[in-house]
Amino acid sequence: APQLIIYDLDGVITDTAEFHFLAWKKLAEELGITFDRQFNEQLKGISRMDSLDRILALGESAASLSAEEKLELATRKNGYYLELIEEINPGHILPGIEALLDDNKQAGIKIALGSASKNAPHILDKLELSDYFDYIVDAAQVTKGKPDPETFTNAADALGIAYENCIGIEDAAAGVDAINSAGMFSVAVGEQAHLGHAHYRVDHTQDLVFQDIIERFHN
Ligand code: B16
Ligand code: MG
Repeated sequence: APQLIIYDLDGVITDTAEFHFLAWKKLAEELGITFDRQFNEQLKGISRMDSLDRILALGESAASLSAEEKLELATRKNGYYLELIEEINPGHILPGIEALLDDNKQAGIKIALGSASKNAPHILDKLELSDYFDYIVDAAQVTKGKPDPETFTNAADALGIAYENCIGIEDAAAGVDAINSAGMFSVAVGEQAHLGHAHYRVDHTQDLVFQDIIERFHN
């Protein structure tokens, strides 16, 4: 049996992608850069500064910006994002996730959060889920974001658990890459077209059933 399950936040526990999109869009408009929802797919699971770089690359001003100017832009986006997520409450937990966390806890298997978001602890508090978690990866401490395995290995290391005894749950292709290269068992939620490289995949969060995941582990 696994000893640790590491959950992604955005797209697995709650859907903050729309709020990230609206906040980036507002910033991009101020810079005269246009981008759409389809481009936003590429930003899922990608860190704040890496997301900014990808957006700036759509415009012409990217090369001329200093590190300070980029930090100011990223901070401005986060301000817009924080305003938008004010309204998040337990009603925003994705279907099936609270039952999954309950079953996970009852089975005595440790629970960690492996999110690229520096706002993750704040969002878990708003969802009233913080008590489930034995460890929350601090995105500020992670030097290489997904698809690098660091986000996931960081959680296992902190709890002293071998990677082969861990499961990671993700909605983003970069996240599944990170779990696989950590040597963990990857569970994905979403489309086969993006997530075919996961060890086990379901279409929707309500299909993330604890017993099914345990049965597939290393099979
Ligand atoms: P923040 P996850 C990721 O969350 C989001 O998918 C991604 O769009 C965002 O840029 C990143 O967190 C950083 O978020 O600006 O709040 O630090 O999927 O890794 O839970
Ligand atoms: Mg995600």
